[in-house]
Amino acid sequence: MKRFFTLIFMVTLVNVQALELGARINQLGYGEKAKKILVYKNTDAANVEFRDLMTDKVVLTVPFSPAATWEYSGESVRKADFSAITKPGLYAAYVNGTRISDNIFVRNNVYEDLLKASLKWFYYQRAGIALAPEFAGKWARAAGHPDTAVYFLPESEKPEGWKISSPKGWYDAGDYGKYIVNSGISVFTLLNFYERFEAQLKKLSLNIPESKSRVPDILEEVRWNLDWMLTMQDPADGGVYHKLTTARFCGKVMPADDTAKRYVVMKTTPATLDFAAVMAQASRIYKPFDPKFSERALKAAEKAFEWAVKNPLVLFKQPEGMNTGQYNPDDEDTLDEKLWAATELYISTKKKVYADWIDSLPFNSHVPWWGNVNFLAVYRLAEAKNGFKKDITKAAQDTMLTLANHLRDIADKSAYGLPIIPWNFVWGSNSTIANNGIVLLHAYYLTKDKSYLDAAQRTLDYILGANPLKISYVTGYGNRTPMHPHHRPSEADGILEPVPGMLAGGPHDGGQDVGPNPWQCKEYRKLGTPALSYIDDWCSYASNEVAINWNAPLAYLAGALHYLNNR
Ligand code: G3I
Ligand code: 9MR
Repeated sequence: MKRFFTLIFMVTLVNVQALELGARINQLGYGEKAKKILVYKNTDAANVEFRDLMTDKVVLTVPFSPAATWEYSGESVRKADFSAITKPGLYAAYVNGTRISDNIFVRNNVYEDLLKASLKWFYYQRAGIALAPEFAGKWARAAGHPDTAVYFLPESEKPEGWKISSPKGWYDAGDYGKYIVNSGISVFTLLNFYERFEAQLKKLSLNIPESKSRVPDILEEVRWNLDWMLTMQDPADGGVYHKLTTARFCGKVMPADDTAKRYVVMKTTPATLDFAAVMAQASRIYKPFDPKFSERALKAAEKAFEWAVKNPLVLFKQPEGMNTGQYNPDDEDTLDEKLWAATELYISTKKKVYADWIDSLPFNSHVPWWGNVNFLAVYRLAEAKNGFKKDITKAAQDTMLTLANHLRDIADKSAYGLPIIPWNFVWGSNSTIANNGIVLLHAYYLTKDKSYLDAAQRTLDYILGANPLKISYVTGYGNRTPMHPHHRPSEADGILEPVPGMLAGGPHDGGQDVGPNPWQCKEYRKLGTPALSYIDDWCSYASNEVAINWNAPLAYLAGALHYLNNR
């Protein structure tokens, strides 16, 4: 009889609480003191209720904002601020008695697992090493791409039999190429995260083969790519080769099954300057752990800078017969790379030659991406402790706050409450939005004004589910996540779940992956509403690939918010 009444109760419960889970929220949750915004489709209801799911009691009732249209999706939506909920717990949102949200978690460690997974993903991207089950779990795999015999393309430009050894490094993305330019901003971001949260990251284990060493795991992981980068510098003149790839992208195969010849290509100024910048940065960070490596990195950085001064505008040109990635923006002038490299070298050496270069080069106010790294220098110049001229530091701080204020003000006015600008919806849109978040975090570090932290929170909310598609764009982290990313190991390993902790590129209506060829996508875009132009399909390298310069800002953003939630 008791079971009968229980059944009745359960059925009633479900009937009373009809579900329409249309609310856009951060699917991993919120820190206790974090800004908490729910977005919902336009409704006549005036208020939204939040219930504690443990007690089923209403703990907060708040009014919806007036309806507004989000220009990137065309939706008419309303917002509700539930930041007043600060007690750790499990909640849900209701409108007129109908539940409208997934579970809402509130507690200070909601991003800890994501931080670890987004950093651990770089281990999964290692070239030249077998991933053992004790570190890689079911995504363990054989080694691929030893890269101990790498040739030059075009082969005609080198003597018969010319080759170099260029092992280790991270695969760039869903492909198996290794690219210096994309390594630059990716390595900077991870090392800059370490510089900002050193005490915490010294204690963070990623369960990688080097976890038992005295070197922090994040530094051990980045070292795998730094060691490779060093092999890409020509010892004769200091120039740095632009990339290391096969001539053409391979099929959907595991690393060990991609055995085609691999090549380095021409040295370029952007690659050489990006190399110089990260090697100067690394020389400072690794000095306490490996003085010899630190000295080698600084020497390599200075030699690279000298090559770039002599070769100020050597831009990448894809060799005949090669179709792999280019990392060569249309408007490349190499001034941004030169300012960034001079900035890092000045901090490491305090030499006047670098100060003079800094005096001569302009700032710009563009969120950093692989094609414009100027803002990475602005971050440095804005830090008084780095010892730049006071007027330069002030100018850099003003530049940084001007951009941060622009992003924050857009969030305040936006229908979704998001600091998103039109430029964001390019190939790799999620990473540009994560970098918006990092700009806002730097403004918070400088001013301690919580409004910047609140705006940064909104960029992570967007990535983790507070978006028109209600998808958390990180594999394995959220209620609805990418299952078919453009990532060769995930596609070829025969395992249902993709490698975890990867950030999908995100919506963008460039349509570079749309077309009639068998490998291309059928039309999936909603032209004019870029925030809807995403498809969870292998075919979509323009919206659903993964990349090291996308996961690095994700790790930084999730990690910074985690540590700031727990300070
Ligand atoms: O910067 C301009 C911007 O000013 C303009 O408004 C916008 C729209 O036209 O275009 C922007 O340039 C775009 C650039 O990305 C920066 O966002 C280019 O159109 C676009 O083609 C370029 O796409 C790059 C793509 O390779 C094709 O070159 C992506 O950034 C880059 O992440 C991607 O990188 C690939 C590697 O080549 C190979 N490995 C996988 C990796 C990820 O897909
Ligand atoms: O897998 C490649 C991905 O990493 C690149 O971002 C993309 C654009 O350059 O190209 C992908 O490779 C495709 C190639 O360009 C055309 N043949 C099919 C390949 C797999 O989709």
